[in-house]
Amino acid sequence: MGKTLTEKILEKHIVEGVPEKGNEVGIKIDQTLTQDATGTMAYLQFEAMGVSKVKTELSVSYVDHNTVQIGFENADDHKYLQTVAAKYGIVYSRAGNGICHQVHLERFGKPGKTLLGSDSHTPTNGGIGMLAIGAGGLDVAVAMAGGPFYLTYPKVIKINLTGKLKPWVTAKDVILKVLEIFTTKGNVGCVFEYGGEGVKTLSVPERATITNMGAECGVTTSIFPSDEVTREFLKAQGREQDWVELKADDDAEYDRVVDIDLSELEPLAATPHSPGNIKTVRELEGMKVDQVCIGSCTNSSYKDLMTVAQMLKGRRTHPNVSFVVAPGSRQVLENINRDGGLENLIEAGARIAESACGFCIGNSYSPGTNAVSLRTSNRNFLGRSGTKSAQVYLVSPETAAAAVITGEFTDPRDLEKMGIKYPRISIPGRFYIDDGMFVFPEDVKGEVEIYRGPNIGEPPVSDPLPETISGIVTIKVGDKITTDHIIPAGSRMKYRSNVPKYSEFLFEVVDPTFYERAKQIKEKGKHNIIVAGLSYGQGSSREHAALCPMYMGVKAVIAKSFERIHKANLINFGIVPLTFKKEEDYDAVSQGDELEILDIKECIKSGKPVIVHNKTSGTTFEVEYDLSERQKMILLAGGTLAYMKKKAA
Ligand code: MIC
Ligand code: SF4
Repeated sequence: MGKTLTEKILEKHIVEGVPEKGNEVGIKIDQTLTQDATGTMAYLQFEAMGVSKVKTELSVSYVDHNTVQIGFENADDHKYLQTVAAKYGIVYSRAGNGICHQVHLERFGKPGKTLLGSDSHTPTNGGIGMLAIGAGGLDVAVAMAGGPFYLTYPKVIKINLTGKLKPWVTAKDVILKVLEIFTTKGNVGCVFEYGGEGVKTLSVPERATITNMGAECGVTTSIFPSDEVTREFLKAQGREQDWVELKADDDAEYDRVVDIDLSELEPLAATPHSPGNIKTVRELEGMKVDQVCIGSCTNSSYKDLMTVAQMLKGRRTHPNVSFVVAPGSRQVLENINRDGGLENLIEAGARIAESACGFCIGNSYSPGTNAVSLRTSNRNFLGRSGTKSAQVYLVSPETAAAAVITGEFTDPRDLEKMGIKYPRISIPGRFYIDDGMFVFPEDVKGEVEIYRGPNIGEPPVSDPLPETISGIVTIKVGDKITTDHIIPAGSRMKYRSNVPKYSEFLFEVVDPTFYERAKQIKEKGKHNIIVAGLSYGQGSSREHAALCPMYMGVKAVIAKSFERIHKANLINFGIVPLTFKKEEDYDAVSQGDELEILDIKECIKSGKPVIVHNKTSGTTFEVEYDLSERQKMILLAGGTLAYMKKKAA
C-alpha cells in the first residue's frame, strides 16, 4: 500500500512509539520557531533545562506580537530574547522584520522537514511542504533541548483539489470552504493533506493561506506537496538548493477524501464570532463597513498586497472606512515598494502599519463600538479585536479591498461592472532579499550576558497532584471556548512575562469576576475547577491559558472535549483534563458547586475510573481521561518541568 505525504515525513522523524493511528509517537524536530508573546516563557523554561546550545538544525526567535511597546515591558522582553538567542545559538528576527510565519516561509521553510512553533499558526509552513506543528512554549523548549515532540499518530484526510479558481475567488475562499465543511470542532488528531490537479494552480503563499487557517479546524497540521511551484518559490527566495520533491504515492490510502472543485467556489466570509460561521459574500452584500484591515499571517504576502494595490490604483478609500494595511514582512514591504504597490496604497488612503501582528491580535487599530470590521486575518473570536461589541468578518484581500472602494460588503466579482479588471499578479522571479534584520548566531562575538528586565519573573511551578482534588466550580462555560476567552491577548498581552499580573485578566471577556472568585477560593485552601462544553481551548497555542489558571490554583478542567494544543498545555502545567461521560452530567453541574474528584492520583496511576462527588447536590458521576502513559507520569509528577527534573535525577 502506498504512503501519504504525512506518513512519509513522519516515518523519517519518529524516534519513539509505534506508528499506528491513535498511538502517541515522539518525533524529532528539525526546526523551531518562537514569537515574543510566547517566547519569553519558552526561553525561561529552556534555560531551566540547563542545555548549552539548541540541538535543532535551526531555531528562530521572532519578535512580531508585542511590538506596540507602551511601557518598558516589551522592549525589555525583546532584549531578553535577543541575548538568549545570542547565547544559545538561535537566529533572532528583530521587531520590524515581520510576522514569524510569513518570514519563516520566505527565508527558512524547507520541504520535508519538521517545524515546531510556539504559535498555533505554525502550519503556515505546511504550504512549502513542511510538517509544521503548533505547540505550547514548553514543548518547543523541550524540542530545542533535543527532546522529541509527542503527538497522536494522525488520521490523514485528503483534500482533493480540482479545477482552477475563477477571477476574484482566492485561496482564502478555499480555506473558508474547508471551514464550512469541517467546522472548528471535532478534528483533533487529523492532518489535512492537499492533493489533486488543482494544487499546481496555487502559489506557495496561497497554499500557506490555506494551511495557516487549517489551525481554525483544530487539525494537527495541514500540508501541501512540494512540486515545481515550490521550487519556483524557493528559487525566487534564492534558496533553490532547499527544494526536494515530495508527494503522496498514487495508491496512498486516506481516512477520508473530500473533493473541492476550485472553479465552483465563490467569495466567502466568516461571520462573528467564529471562523467556522461561513456565509457567501453575496448574502452579506450591502452591509455598511467601518473598518478594513489587510494583513496578518494569513493574507499579507506580496501577491495579496499587490493585488489590493492594483485594485485601488487611482482610487480613494471610501470616506466612512478606516483602512489599515500591515505587510506580512519587511521583504513584502520592500518588494511592494520597489514595484509601485506601496505608492498606490498610500495614495488610496491606506494607513500603513508595521509588519507585525498588530490589529490581528487586538493590540492596535481596535474598531469602534458596534463597528463592522472586515479583516483578512484568521480569527474573529468575541473581543479579540479589542472591542467586544465589534462585528469582525474574515474575508479575502479582494473582498476587503472591494469594501474599501464601496464602503459596504461587496462581492468583488461585481467590481467588473465598475470597470475594475481583475489584477493578475504573479510572484516575482526573484524577490529583493535583505536579511539585515536577522541576527545570526555566527554574528555574535564574545561572551553574552542575558538581560532580564524587571517584568521578567521566574516561571511559576505547579504543586504536585493531590490525592483528591477538592474544590469549587469557579466557572461553568459552554461550547467552543477559545484561549482568547480564557486569557485575552491584545492590550493585556504585554504582561506575558508577569504571570501574577496577567492572571488578573483570566476569563475577562466571559466573566470579569472570575479572578476575584478564584483568588478567594485559593485563599480558603480549596482548588479551583473549570467546567466546560465541547472543544474547550480552541484557537491559540498560548500556554498562559493553562499557566495562569495553574497559578490561580486550578487543578482540573472537566469538559465535553478538548482541543489538542490546550490539552497538552494543561498537562504540561499539572492540570488534569477530564471529560464528561454523559451529557446530563454536564447539565447537572452548576457554577459554585463543591466537587471532590476522589483519589485522582491513585486512579491515574492504576487506570481506574474517576468518580466525582458533587457535595452541593449530593450526587456522583463518572468522568473519563484519555492520557498516554507519558502524560500520566507528567501529571503525577505535577507538570512537565517537575517530571523532567525527576527523570534527570
Ligand atoms: C494568536 O493568533 O492567537 C496568537 C496570538 O498568535 C497565538 C499565540 C499567543 O497567544 O501568543 C497563537 O496563535 O498561538
Ligand atoms: Fe500574529 Fe495574528 Fe498570525 Fe497570531 S494569527 S501569529 S496574532 S498575525
